[in-house]
Amino acid sequence: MKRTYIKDIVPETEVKLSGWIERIRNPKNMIFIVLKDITGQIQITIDKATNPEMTEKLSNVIANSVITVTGKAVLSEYVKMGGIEFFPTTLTVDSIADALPITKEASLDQRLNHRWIDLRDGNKSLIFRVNTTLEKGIRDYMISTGAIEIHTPKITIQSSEGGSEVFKLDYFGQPAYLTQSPQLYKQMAMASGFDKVFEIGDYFRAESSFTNRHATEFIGFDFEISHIESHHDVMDYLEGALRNALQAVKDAHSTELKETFDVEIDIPECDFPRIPFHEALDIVEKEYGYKGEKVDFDPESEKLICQYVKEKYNSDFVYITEYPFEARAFYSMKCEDNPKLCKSFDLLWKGIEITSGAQREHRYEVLKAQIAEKGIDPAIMNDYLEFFRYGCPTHGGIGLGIARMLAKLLNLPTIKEATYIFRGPNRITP
Ligand code: AMO
Repeated sequence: MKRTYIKDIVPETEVKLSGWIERIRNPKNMIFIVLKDITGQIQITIDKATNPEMTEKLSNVIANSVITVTGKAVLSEYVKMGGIEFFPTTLTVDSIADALPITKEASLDQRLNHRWIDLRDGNKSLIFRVNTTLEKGIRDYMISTGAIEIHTPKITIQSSEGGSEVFKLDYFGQPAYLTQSPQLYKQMAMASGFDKVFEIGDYFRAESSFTNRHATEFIGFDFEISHIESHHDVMDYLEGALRNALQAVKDAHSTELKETFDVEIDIPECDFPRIPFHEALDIVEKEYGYKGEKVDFDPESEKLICQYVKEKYNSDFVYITEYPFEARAFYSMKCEDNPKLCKSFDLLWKGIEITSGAQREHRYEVLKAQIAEKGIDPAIMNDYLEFFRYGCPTHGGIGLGIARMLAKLLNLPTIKEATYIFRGPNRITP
């Protein structure tokens, strides 16, 4: 017999159920079990006198064990749980659990040590069902606009974002790195004439950051599009994808998100405001008396500018545009009217950066000069530079940290909760 989900049970119909024992009570004459699967819970009742074999099988079974039962559910006015009660005719113990090593009161670190048990808890699977819908909403939008999904290699010989934040590895005696982002290879797709590409995949960053927003391995959503006039075309495209993704989450999960996390999904009504970096710095200083860094945005400035935009435009999103070239990667295209600035942007949402993007420099000679200007050894970038020698359209794109977005979406305090298995400087297990 095929297994039936608890939510699909029809009373008085013979079914087979498999799931976890949420609770078990074993008084004198009866055994009461609350059985749980991914769809719900049901009470199982066993009369010991008429079921000695089942009683024996359950004698040393505790909560969290896994069982399979066949039988019928009947309507019962005494049972609160869905008003039905299940009377099994057969019972198999699939797995006997030991007592759990963590309780509901365990610290985040203890929970992460036993992540598989932590994830069993009540609503945790909802986080990842929402993630599935969020990524589907993004993917559907990309595909509906003709983008091609690519999978770039994660082993590389050059670093895409510069700096020392790369994991080095020994590739058959040759030094290699884990990719910091798909940046260089998604740009290659533009040189291949793919026009629009996207990827949802791994980023690796050897960043020794202990914050609620940094991981050493995380999933990013990236796209790259060709024949653009400026970084504004990139921002427009991202906006479309995010609206679609938020709408998909709203359509699929509003009720359970309200019940479980007290979260309502807002689909932005206005266009995402776009504020040039220097203007944003001035606003933060003038409105809140806060003097941020002069070349990049620090977390406090991000929080304050989001507060300002929420009050002034009632928007949770804001693009900060035209950052100093000094603060951005070598591949960003400089502004024609001020080469100290570049056609780059960040998207902030509810106080934190969730996306970086830019129009890229696609002109071989200019790009080569920018690589030198950043002090990067041009020899290492030779393979990458070749992409731009044989014809390459104007292009730009973005990278978005999925866990950052999910954590904000669900009001989770840290991306550790929004990541299936978190990797940080002092966490490489389980
Ligand atoms: P950037 O380095 O800003 O840009 O990364 C893109 C986005 O990835 C997320 N992110 C992180 N999430 C968790 N832990 C981290 N350590 C971490 N670092 C970054 C953020 C960030 O906005 N190639 C460019 C993107 C592009 O221009 O296309 C890039 O990697 O949400």
